[in-house]
Amino acid sequence: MAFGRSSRTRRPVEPVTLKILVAGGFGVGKTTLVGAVSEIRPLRTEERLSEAGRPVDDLVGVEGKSTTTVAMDFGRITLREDLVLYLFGTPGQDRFWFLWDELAQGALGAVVLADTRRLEDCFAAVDYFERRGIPFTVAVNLFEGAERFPAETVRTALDLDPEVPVLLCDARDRASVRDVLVAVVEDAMTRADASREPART
Ligand SMILES: Nc1nc2c(ncn2[C@@H]2O[C@H](COP(=O)(O)OP(=O)(O)O)[C@@H](O)[C@H]2O)c(=O)[nH]1
Ligand SMILES: [Mg+2]
Repeated sequence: MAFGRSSRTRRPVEPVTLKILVAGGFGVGKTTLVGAVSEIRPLRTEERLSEAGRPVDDLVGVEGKSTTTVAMDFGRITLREDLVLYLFGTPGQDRFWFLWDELAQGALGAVVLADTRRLEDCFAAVDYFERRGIPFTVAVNLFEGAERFPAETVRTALDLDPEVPVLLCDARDRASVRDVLVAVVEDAMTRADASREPART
């Protein structure tokens, strides 16, 4: 009766692929984050900041940044053998907002990267995901020299709902970014489960 079972159970698993957006203001570390974890060479379209772009791209607090992503960052990370994430970095500049609705199609959840020196830069992303009901996790990218605030202080400043996860991270660090992505997936799954729960009377 039990014969022949092992060949069935050993079949390689077809991984589930999930789409995660990476949003946040200009220069907050989106390209860095995708590059830190991606198993494929990140596809990105960087362009030197042109003179024409200068009045639009506010460079205060963005150290040594001479390129800007004009299209998007794209990367892939295998969280488990049966779970693969595709990462899409949203363009940070307002003039590329028309791409957001396309990118948001089919996304499980999002990371909103924040820099405590320019917290207001992520308001637009927070508003966007709140309005669309896309689960998001706020990840504070810890830059040297930036004052460190507890996650709860950031939550209050951004006026986030209590269920929105807020984490501190280093966008350059693979393990740190992985932790953030695991949080995004767990949060999105928890919410999906909760919404499937039958209504009680
Ligand atoms: N010190 C420090 N620098 C970072 C960190 N994350 C990104 N950077 C730098 O900040 C600049 C902007 O990052 P980038 O990923 O291009 O930002 P993006 O516009 O959101 O894609 C780059 O020069 C990065 O090397 C970080 O966690 N710490
Ligand atoms: Mg970028």
